[in-house]
Amino acid sequence: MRKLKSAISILLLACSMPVGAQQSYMIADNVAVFYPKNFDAGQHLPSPIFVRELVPQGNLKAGWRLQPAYSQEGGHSIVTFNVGDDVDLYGTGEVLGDLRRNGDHNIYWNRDNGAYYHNNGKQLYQTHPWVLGVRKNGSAFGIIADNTWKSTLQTGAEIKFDSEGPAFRTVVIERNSAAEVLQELARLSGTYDLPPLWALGYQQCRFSYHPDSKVREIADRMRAERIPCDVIWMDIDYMDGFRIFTFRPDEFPKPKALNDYLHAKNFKSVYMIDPGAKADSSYFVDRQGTAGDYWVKTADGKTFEGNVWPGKSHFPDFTRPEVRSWWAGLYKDFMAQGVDGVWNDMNEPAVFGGPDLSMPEDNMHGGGEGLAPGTHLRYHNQYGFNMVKASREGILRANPDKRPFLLSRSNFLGGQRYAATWTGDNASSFDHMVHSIPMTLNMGLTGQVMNGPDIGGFLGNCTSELMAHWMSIGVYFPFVRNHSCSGTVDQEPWAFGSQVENVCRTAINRRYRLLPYIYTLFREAAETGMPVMRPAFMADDRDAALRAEQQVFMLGNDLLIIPRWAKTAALPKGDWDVMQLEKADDGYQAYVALRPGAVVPMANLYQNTVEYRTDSLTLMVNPDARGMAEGCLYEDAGNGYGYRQGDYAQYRLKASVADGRLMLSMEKAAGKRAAAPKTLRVGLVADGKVTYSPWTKAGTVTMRAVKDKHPSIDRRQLKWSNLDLTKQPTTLQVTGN
Ligand code: NBV
Repeated sequence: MRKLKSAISILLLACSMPVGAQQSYMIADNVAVFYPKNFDAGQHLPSPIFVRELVPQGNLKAGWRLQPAYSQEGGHSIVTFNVGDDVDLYGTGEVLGDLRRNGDHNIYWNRDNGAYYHNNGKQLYQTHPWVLGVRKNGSAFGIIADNTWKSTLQTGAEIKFDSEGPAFRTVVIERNSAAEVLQELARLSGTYDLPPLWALGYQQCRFSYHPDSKVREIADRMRAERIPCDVIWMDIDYMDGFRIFTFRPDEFPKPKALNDYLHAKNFKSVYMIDPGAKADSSYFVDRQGTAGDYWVKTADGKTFEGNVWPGKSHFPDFTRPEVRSWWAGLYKDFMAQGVDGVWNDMNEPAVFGGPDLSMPEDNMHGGGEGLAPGTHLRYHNQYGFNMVKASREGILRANPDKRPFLLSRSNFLGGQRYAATWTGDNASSFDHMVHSIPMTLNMGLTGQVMNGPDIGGFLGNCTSELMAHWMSIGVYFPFVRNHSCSGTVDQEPWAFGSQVENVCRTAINRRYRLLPYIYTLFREAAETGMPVMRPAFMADDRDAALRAEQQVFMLGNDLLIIPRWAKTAALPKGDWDVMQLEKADDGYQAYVALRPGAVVPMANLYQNTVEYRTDSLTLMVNPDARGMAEGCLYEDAGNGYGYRQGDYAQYRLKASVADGRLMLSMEKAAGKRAAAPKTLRVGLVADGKVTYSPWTKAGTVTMRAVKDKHPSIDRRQLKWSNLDLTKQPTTLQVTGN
């Protein structure tokens, strides 16, 4: 028996081999990279994550805190970091779960996962091998596993990345705060470029609006009902037999005319393009792809065929530069139909009936530009990433003077450089509405700032109550799109009767009025990587009570969004004051509180971003204890790249209270764009009320200040809705997949 035991322990030792880090360097101030002894660059580089290859700047700093332990176990490559118990963990990419990611896990194998049913939502559409840790004193670290191979992540006192591929390098960032770590992540892996202004408006989608008369009807109704809206989306049913880059002749015979119609009413159009091309020798995409030998191959070198919407299909091998270039070229004629934006779906890639709803792990990809040929096991998680890299290039080639808008279901860490994202096929349930907050927050804490859920939920039937609540918070997310699955009830704002329609209109109006502030946040995100939607703890890094708060969230640095159902929410300390934006309290609108010391610019109400102007602004002010407040406003043409040559204006907004008077000034701080004359008024926020100054044409506004400001948000004065989230029935029925 004893012999057997020692034999087992020898065997275990042989299976679990500590490997150790062979080399470690500093690559920036307080950023280190660690290479395992058996690192094989050909199996990992060039990395999709980093903007440029990492360059050693010197030896690892003496006393460096977080060091990886490398080992090999049963053919897996493992890295662990001992981060201890008193750290709050965030990020980790797209996963269903709480904001605090301690004690959780991710399965990094991108997957079509309707209603997040499979693996309890721990395996979704994207892979972001990244952990953000925040210590009790507010100092923070970030860990990147530079690995695309199939893997898992476990988070706890020990952080463990376990990969089915060869040993990989890791990068550790040490900083004084979570915000600083995110900014360093952005320096290394890039930011989400400034989108066209229209992409920040309200967007209406459905699987699918067809025929084209239905699209017109939806657009017309938006205008008739005076619900501000910028985009109507075309899901797969516009295609001819689901052939990508085609329009079905019976229902969309004149796509250019349809898009012209939408444009004339100040809408933009976004159309879906999936990766799978119908295997059909009479179809130009398939013919070209086959002639160029552009498809993913099976292990024995044949063209891989998988079933998706069009039936048997071929899949472009996006690891190959020549395939990306060909794919990019396909967008030229397509965009020439007046298409404004593109939606890449099913790019995990999803394959009906395939292993884990995808293609076999031993399928082969060709690589190129330094990327070695390799199996799908290596390139699967990068499939969507390489697809959007090619798509973005194509959209840009077609319209070089416009900012591309591209939405992708699948992606990889670093993919924020190419596409925005949404959280895939959620369900029309209160649970998924509530979880959309921590999901979107963690995506922002992973560098994916342009992100949001399908408002109202995709699978199952939305209810009036759910729509009213969801829209009332959804308008404060970075990406605001209402979307639902075929076969479910209608989900447009008017679909649930006039009461819900009014709730939706009020919420969307608020979004449009906040656009000057939101656009300024997107500019900040593009420059620094700071998320647009932020967790409440970022209001105060040292307040332990906020670390797990996932109902209340921040929009930028200055607004706190408090859903009506957030009964047990932790609120940041200080004189955050609720702005009463609309007179009527419909019982659904989120409370929007302004940070003490903040000035937030708001526009007048417009129905879309074509009409939108910032020549008259309301500046919401909440003076701090010293009577001071500050804010920022960024403006440019709203599209195009003139801003890169300085065609923008950035203003500093400053308020101060003295001798019972509030004085506010607006000064140009940067940019070559001439400071346009503006009509201004101040909205002084105090006691949950807003007192407005008269409109004035000057760059300086003065008004009588309210003296007795309420000390802080009084929770007793907030009226919570009586929604019992635990008891809400869900009409959703999902079967396992
Ligand atoms: O293209 C149809 C749908 C789309 O509406 C949805 O947003 C995607 O996530 N798509 C998935 C295909 C499968 C839907 C069941």
